[in-house]
Amino acid sequence: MKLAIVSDLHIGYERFEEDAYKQACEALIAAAEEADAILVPGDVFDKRSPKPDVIAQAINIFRDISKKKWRARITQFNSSAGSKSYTDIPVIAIPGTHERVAEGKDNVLKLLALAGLIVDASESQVVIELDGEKVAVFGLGGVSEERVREVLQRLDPKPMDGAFNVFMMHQSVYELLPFGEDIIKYADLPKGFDLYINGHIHNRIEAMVHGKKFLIPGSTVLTQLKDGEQDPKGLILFDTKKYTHEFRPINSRKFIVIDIKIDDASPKLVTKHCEDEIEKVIARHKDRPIIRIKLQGSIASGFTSIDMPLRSIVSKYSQKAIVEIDSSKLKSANWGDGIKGLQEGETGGMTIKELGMTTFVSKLKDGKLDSGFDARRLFEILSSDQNREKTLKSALEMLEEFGEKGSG
Ligand SMILES: [Mn+2]
Repeated sequence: MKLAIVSDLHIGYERFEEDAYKQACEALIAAAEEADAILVPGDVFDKRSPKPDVIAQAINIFRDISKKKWRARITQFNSSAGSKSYTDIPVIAIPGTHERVAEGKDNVLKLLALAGLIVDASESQVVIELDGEKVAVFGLGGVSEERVREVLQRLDPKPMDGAFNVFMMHQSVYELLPFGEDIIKYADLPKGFDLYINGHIHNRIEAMVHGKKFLIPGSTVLTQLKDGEQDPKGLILFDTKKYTHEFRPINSRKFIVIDIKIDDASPKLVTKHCEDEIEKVIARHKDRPIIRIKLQGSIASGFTSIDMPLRSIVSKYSQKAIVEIDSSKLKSANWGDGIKGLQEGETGGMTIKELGMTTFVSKLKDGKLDSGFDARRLFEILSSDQNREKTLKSALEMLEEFGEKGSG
């Protein structure tokens, strides 16, 4: 039997809602065309309570693929959660972390199951049959990390004799995300299954667990913008008879991370480096890629990170790319040198107070507060020796006075 594994569709993801919908459509349609059954290990939706038009998007997609002449059919459904299946069409899903609700409540994925568009395999074993071949899928819906061991112990998932057995979950795995004691390890997964599939992690992973394949297709849409998400998006097609799998890419928005190291960075230099790199990317990718630039290095003396024209670079290319610039690793020029300079009187002949005033006045001008506003007087008030309350009172009085003049 050919199984398509499609995960983390995040339908309704606000930042890229159109991408989420288009890419979910493409992945699920390709899955329906190329496989006998579809397995979705969680996060069909991006939110536990999606808006009606987002639920409508999902219904549209799953209704369309349910119309295919499916030859494989669901012939058994054994649930420890007391749930039922409402269709024999082999489109099987589990809820992920994004759909999780309080115990005993119905999650949004359950609505698709109640409508007969998918089968919710949470805590259940679903058997698919085609030409005498049986595939049994055991589903573990996304469980919080603290509870996962206890739930696995209680359910004690067992493979079915005479079937190809798949274990499907939506969890972190310690070997991939070592962020806590609770996170399960490969060794904690139940033994005896022929294939392990997982969602939750948004980049593609292919590993071995208990001597069998462990596959994560990754999400169909970019959400986390981590470096690992630069790989192409798509689905995995798995052949149970040959025990082979292949990755089937979909058209998805490109995501490119660029590291730029600049020493002695001035606003001009930062602009040049960023723009050169952006130009190179948009020459290759015409469909508005996401470009994340990570700046590293030191800022030229006389400037601070606030002086870097990041926003104007982002907006200059907004039609051609979605640019994000991370300047947190761009450090101000050596403070020691600066202080040494001040000690040696390198302030262009100005006193420290005068230097502070000049900076203050020029910043206010940048903030368009120059017309008629006496910035020097405000600086005098703020730097006076009065106590804090008096200083604030005088400053506010001055600003109010200016406000009345301005609005009059
Ligand atoms: Mn996800």
